[in-house]
Amino acid sequence: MNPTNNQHVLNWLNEMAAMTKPDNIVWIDGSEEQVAALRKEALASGEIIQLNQEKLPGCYLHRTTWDDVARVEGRTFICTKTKEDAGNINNWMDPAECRAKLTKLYTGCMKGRTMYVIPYSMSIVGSPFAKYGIELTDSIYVVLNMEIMTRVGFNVLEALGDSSDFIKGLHSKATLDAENRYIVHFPEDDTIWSINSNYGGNVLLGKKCFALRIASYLGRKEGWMAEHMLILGVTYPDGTKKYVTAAFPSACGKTNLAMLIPPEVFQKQGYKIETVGDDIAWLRVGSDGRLWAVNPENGFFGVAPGTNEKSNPNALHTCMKDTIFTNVCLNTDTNTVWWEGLDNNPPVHAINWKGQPWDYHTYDKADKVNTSGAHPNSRFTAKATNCPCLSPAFYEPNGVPVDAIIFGGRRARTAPLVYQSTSWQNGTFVGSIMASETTAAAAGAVGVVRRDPMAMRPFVGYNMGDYWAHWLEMGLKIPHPPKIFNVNWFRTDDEGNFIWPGFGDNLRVVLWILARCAGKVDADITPIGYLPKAEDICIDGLEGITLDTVRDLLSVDTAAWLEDVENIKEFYAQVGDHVPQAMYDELAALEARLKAADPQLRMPVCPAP
Ligand code: OXD
Ligand code: MN
Repeated sequence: MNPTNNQHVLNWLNEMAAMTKPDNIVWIDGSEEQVAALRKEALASGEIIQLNQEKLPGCYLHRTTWDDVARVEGRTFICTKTKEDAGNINNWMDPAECRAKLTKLYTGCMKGRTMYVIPYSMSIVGSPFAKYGIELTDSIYVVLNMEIMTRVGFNVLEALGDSSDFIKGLHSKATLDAENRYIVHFPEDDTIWSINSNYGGNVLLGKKCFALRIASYLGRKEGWMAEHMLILGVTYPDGTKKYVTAAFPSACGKTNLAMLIPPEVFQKQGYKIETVGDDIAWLRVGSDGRLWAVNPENGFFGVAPGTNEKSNPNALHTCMKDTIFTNVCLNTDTNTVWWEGLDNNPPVHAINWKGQPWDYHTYDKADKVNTSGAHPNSRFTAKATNCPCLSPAFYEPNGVPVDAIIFGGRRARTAPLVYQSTSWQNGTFVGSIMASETTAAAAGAVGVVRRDPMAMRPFVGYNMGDYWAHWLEMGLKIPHPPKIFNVNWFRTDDEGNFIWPGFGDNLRVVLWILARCAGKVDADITPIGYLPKAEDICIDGLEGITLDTVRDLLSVDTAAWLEDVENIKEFYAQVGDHVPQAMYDELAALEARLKAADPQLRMPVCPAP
């Protein structure tokens, strides 16, 4: 019997079942008994492997096929009626054409299989932020992951009632054919179709597909924002709590910042860090005129390699129970997991992410994918509730008020350790020019710059220029907007070594940011925005970093910035004619200020905020 009478749900389900032709249809009720039964089935079929239940209680390992290990941006489409609405940065397909093409692939693809119907909520069910979705899938792995990453259960159907306001997600592993892999979004029709993949980012439809691509589209329509941001809480020694959100491109340490451990000097004073979210923030204007944020997810889908006791002990402890590991290395002596960067003791007897016997001596840094024990993009899917530093505010239906928005990227030279924008509009510009660069092997050499505005390049569900316009419009709707900053933990010296220690010490920068928000600290005005006075970044207890090092980290090389301006012009041209005029005005003003500045010095030429 169906657990709902909602005709919108049932009609759609019938239509999808008629196309995919599953043998059975099973509703997922969110109960532990049902999850346990599905786990048993997945164990029996080899879809998951049970790990050492004493050392890793409730933990399992899954391996995807070797060519299905990451999000596939090239095969991800935004299917709006017009190409212009999807913009130049997204792949676009005509919706009717796309449906016809994929219908052929979906037809009969679930024959001999079960279709699972997963009702889920992004954010707390019934809360002002909540949005509901139903994912249909033929993968138990997806069901088990969705159970961790979202709020699954029949209470979602109750909250939905008779409404048609839910996101319709269809996923099938089909044949896992990479040539026919598609992740497509129909934002005008609240629909997501994913086929021929079983890798998390492509198939856990609540995450990138719904909570970012579809939600960003809905946010524009409804006056809120869906952003690729962590949410971090700082508790001061006097008990005051402040919250910041931060957007960084992949591989810039978002989960690490979200879960940072304060340096000892700060711990002793009583500072505490709490995690509200590590990947996605939904933001709305509160009745107090401030911007409020929730993490719509219920778990973490974190990158395993590089996670260790130093880089992120909280993440490590989070995934020591109730976790699904994907594509990590299996230690066959202990039946536990291992990955590059966990410790210096690779297992002597091991099975690599491809499921083959692995000898760690064969590891070659130049060919990580083929020689590593764990795939470089191997993951843990872990419950937020198991995170030792999870904020009580994670459970707040109204979210947390945001004091600061932080953008950042990986820049060897150009961006200083931190700077503050001069207004919401200028901050939107700072977000629009966000970039990361790869460093070439040669010492100090600077690699390729990839523009990743607001870290949303792969995740905006409509035209990037319109997305910036939405940011500008939101600025007009927030009476007390957060201040906007940019950070760069990745400056290098002439030998290519990182200068700033990063990790827990990033709190020193966050505290300057919050001091700025509270109006407690002065700053220097420069062509790019407000920079800290070096002595205002606390370096107590920090070995190897002097006031001069901080000065160096804060220096602005105007020639390098002028080069960047040219690169930004090219990028804006690529985004096309939806780029708001205000962004061009900001760019022209930046260029003029840089040209007027003494190349060596910071010049007080920024407009007053
Ligand atoms: C992620 C990503 O998996 O940003 O979070 O790629
Ligand atoms: Mn992400």
